[in-house]
Amino acid sequence: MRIALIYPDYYHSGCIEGEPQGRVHLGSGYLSAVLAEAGHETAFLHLVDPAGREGFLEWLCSRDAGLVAFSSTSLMFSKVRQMARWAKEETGLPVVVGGVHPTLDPLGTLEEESIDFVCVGEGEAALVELVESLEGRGQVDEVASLMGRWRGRDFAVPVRPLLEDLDALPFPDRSIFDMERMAPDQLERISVMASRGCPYHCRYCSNHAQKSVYPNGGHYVRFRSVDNVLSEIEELAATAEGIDHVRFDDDILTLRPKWFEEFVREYPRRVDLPFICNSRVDLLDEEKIARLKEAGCKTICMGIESGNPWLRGNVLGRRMSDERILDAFRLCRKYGIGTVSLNMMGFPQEDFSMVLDTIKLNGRAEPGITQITVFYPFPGTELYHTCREEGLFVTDDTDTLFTRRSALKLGGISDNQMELVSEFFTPLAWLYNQIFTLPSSLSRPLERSVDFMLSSGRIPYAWKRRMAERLLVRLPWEWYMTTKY
Ligand code: B12
Ligand code: SF4
Repeated sequence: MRIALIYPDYYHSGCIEGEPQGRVHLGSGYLSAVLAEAGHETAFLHLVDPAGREGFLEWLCSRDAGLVAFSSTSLMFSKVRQMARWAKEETGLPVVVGGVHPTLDPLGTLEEESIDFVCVGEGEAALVELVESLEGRGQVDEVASLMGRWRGRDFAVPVRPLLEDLDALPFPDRSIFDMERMAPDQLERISVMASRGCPYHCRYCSNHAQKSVYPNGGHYVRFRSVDNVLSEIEELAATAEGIDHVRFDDDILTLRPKWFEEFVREYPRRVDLPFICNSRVDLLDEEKIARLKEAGCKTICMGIESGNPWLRGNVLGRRMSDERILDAFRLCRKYGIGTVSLNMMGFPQEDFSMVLDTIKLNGRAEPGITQITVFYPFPGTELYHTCREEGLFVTDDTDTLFTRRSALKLGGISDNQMELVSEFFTPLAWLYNQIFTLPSSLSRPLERSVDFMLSSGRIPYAWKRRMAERLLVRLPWEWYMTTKY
């Protein structure tokens, strides 16, 4: 059977101007690879722009597919729902949705009547079994990890255990990606995942919720063997052109000491490309950073998330001190590794002084690149339940993340403040950084003046914006953006 696999990969409802922004999605690559192994074909629709009804159906109807399969994160779901309706109305084909969103909210996903099935959790084996059952080689309503409606009856089959040996999977099928629709950085990198899962329990992150759906959730964190990972990279490096680095998409590459030791020893022996990875500040010490550098690491992305220790520990569930954060960034600088800091604002119980703490901690940490997004509570996470219980949602519109408006009723931060900080986060961090280098007799009053200008409700917003536009953007803060990631 041919499976129409659809992946919406754009950031908001409106078109993005300029260069295409597609990115390699390894989840789709893995699904396509196991389908091919089982003798099926995949027609892949990688949507890098919003789809119109006509164009979408033209694509679908010309593919002669027997199953329409969508992949969806929470932010994508409103788009998936719309396309599922179009597909059902026009073709009547069975529709399945998998990915993080249906995993965490299967019943909410199935409220959309044009969706016949959801796959809860990892989908390689479930999708192949679903296809075989639709071909008459099994019972659809007995496929483990599947929920939905079949022949007029609702069904829910318990989630199958996690695959413990990731080496048993084929390498992701990258032939499905059209490189002409990719963001420029994608053409220069090999994206790869050496592991699945993360053992931490940050209350805004989907990991703790994803782990809880499996009967063997104790095995949620799994690593491929170093040899298996490096073989994939070697194979890709030998064939692809124009590649100048490897990007590990793992939540935390540096998690397991024994695996890490073998990796940093073997990587430079077998791969002649620098790499970028994600880590946590409390999993990096000087020795590890030195070993990463020797192995070819050029950039590490780390979450600061909030610069307020109370909020970070109690609301976000990230118990790490400011000192630990500063140390990790300092050590990366010492060893010449670029850094990216990931931040959010707009959490329940956060007020504007805490947002200022985040800007200031970034100023002290001096990351090569800073990123900030407005917090959106994803279904299934602890913070989502807190927000629901406390009646904080003012909209279910997920695009708020990209419009820089919060989906929550926040007492302590106004929409204007959120917009200003989203737009000027990096120059503001730079400004505080410069202030902190001055003697304390000067830096204290200057810091308080900037705090006041940003926080005060007495200064009109239009005036603050003008100041930021005229002054901040003229300051030489671009040195900040020195990292490539
Ligand atoms: C790479 C990545 C990105 C890349 C995007 C690359 C791309 N083209 O998608 C970038 C950096 C751009 C990105 C951005 C963002 N990301 Co991101 N990202 C990831 C990451 C690290 C890897 C995705 C991946 O390939 N996973 C590996 C595969 C194997 O897993 P999978 O995709 O879940 O697929 C498996 C199953 O879900 C299932 N499945 C999936 N699809 C289907 C379809 C069918 C039919 C079936 C049967 C099964 C099935 O089977 C697959 C194989 O087992 C994940 C975290 C993670 N570890 O997964 C976060 C993750 C997806 N991102 C997340 C977030 C929050 C974001 C941002 C909002 C961050 C921000 N604040 O800006 C943005 C917005 C993205 C968006 N448009 O929605 C969250 C999503 C949470 C949620 N509930 O939706 C995740 C889960 C991180 C987390 N732990 O919370 N991201
Ligand atoms: S450390 Fe990162 S990936 Fe792990 S639970 Fe926390 S936010 Fe999620």
